[in-house]
Amino acid sequence: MKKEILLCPSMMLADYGQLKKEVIELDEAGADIFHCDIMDGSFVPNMTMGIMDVMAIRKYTKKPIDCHLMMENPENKVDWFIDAGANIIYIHPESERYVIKTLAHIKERGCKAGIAINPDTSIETIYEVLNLCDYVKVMTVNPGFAGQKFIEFTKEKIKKLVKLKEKYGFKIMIDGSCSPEIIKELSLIGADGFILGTSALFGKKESYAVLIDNLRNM
Ligand code: S6P
Ligand code: MG
Repeated sequence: MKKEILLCPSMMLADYGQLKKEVIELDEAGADIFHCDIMDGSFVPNMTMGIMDVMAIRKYTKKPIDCHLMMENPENKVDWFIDAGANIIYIHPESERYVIKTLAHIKERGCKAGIAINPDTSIETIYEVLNLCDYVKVMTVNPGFAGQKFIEFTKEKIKKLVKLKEKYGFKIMIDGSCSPEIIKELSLIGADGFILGTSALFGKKESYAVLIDNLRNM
């Protein structure tokens, strides 16, 4: 493959009994961005990581941390995660009334701004905010859980975004069921980064270093 891709471990799948070891191992294995899934039990039917987890990860890596906010009205809460050490904040347009205002605030705070879109959210609904986005993250599963099946029709949306990314200057990230095969296929189409969960990184026999190396050399 030999294309530069961003590989981002989904930290909700790490072993929290030894989080320090996990972070250091992933860092040394070459992870690019530490992906933190923040859920409120309302926007999505689950709760996973929180502010304390982001702070703990921040202690053991200097690499970027992203917070994927799967919550209602993130507007007033983005500062909590920026203060905890996040470098990139993703919000969902489906959960935020004033999307532009919140994205602008994230950037004013010196962070990169990302928009994450559910499988059933069209690109047309986010055209107006693309100027403000450093990252556009396509959910290829319904958000809330790891280990789900890849939703095939999201590939059409990814292809449409590839045509827009140069003009607007954003990177395309893929979140949900990113297996080695999917990573290879979508990176060839033009996706820039992938969230690594159970499909490619966690719960495998090989070490993180071997798995990440393999993904870079497919
Ligand atoms: C899902 C969440 C994701 C998952 C990740 C899991 O709501 O946003 O970041 O943690 O996609 O990956 P996998 O390979 O288990 O589907
Ligand atoms: Mg996520």
